[in-house]
Amino acid sequence: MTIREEQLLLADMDGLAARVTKEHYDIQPDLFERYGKPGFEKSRRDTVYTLHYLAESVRMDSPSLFVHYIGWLKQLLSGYGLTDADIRLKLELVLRCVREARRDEWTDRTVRILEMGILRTSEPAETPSFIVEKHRLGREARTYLDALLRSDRLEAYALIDRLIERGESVRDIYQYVFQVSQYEVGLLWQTQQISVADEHYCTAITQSAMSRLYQRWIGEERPSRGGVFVSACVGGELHEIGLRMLTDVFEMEGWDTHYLGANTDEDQLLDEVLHRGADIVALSATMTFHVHIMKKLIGALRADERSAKAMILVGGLPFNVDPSLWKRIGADGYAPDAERALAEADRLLAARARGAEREANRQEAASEGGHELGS
Ligand code: B12
Repeated sequence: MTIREEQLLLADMDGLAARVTKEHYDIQPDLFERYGKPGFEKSRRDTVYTLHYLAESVRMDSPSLFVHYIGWLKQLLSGYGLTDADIRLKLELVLRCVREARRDEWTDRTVRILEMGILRTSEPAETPSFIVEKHRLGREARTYLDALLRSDRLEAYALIDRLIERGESVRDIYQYVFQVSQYEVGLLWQTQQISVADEHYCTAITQSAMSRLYQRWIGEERPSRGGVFVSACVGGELHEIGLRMLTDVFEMEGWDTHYLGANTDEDQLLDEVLHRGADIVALSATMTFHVHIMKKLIGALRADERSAKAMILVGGLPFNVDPSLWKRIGADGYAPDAERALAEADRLLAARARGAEREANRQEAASEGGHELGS
């Protein structure tokens, strides 16, 4: 982060959150009666969380990240009996604090993004179900998720086995059954229809269902595509199933893949990129407040001339929310899912090859010119 960014009022998130929460409870003392001291503490922590989203949105100059978060928050908090007016009041208090602070380019941007977030509080927030029966494998995704929600993992495995026996590809099962049902599990958790424990159970079974499928495809003869693919979730990021699916799909397509998983630190990644001679480095972030870590990581990869030639592909929820975000963090490309990432990786390698050819021609022309001058 630059010094100017550090100067941002949001640098003292804890202090700001405590002040805003106190002012909120002073205005609405009934909140204390309704939720007591633990409620106050939870509200303060939620405010810190909101400020993290706001800060990332400001750093990345991406209002849609914050606006999307407010839509998500509305849906989450309505399950706890909090209203749009409660969220709006909290944001207005933050806005007031930001306005009181010294004005500069960052405060102007913060104000603009906060105002957009406040507008979002009065729009509808319902996310439709991710499982649509008329979509490809939609009915099967519903049956699979129902089995998970009944804690019937044997039935869930049996359903996947039946899909394989009838000729469905592992890749389609990943995308249309596992990915979709994981998104639905998230929505059910967010709207308090299932507990955290239920979400963990469903996720664990899906991970084991993916592992059960390895024996069906791993080690199969497939044409070597010659590309080396290193993939990692950036520091702090625990959502690794999407990255694992992506890596598996590249492996199925004949890439030489190296999956580093969740929460990878910068040095480990750099070592692996150099050691493997990566053509593509795939970085994943799901939590918006990890995007600046990814930006820093990309800077470090570019700064080291030994890794500078690797093409950097990024993805995950914030990139799906703001489809031009990848450009602002210095990546070479982005894709919203594993299938489309394959085409994007091909495009990047072709562009790199063309660049190398142009450079070789330029050097050749320069050396020929040099001979003429010298002769
Ligand atoms: C499982 C899960 C978890 C698990 C993850 C376990 C694991 N081993 O991965 C655990 C319990 C750890 C977890 C924790 C949290 N989670 Co969570 N989690 C989920 C859930 C339900 C499913 C994630 C998943 O498996 N998705 C399926 C995969 C296949 O999809 P995907 O990640 O999008 O990946 C695809 C594409 O995005 C793309 N892609 C992904 N990466 C890359 C990279 C490249 C290079 C490319 C090209 C493409 C690409 O390709 C992938 C395959 O097609 C999601 C719901 C959701 N909508 O995703 C919530 C969700 C992401 N979690 C959420 C939250 C809030 C949290 C916590 C903050 C909860 C808490 N209070 O602690 C923490 C944060 C942890 C952290 N620091 O990272 C929220 C985020 C909301 C928001 N606005 O940001 C979500 C959306 C749930 C919700 N609906 O509210 N979570």
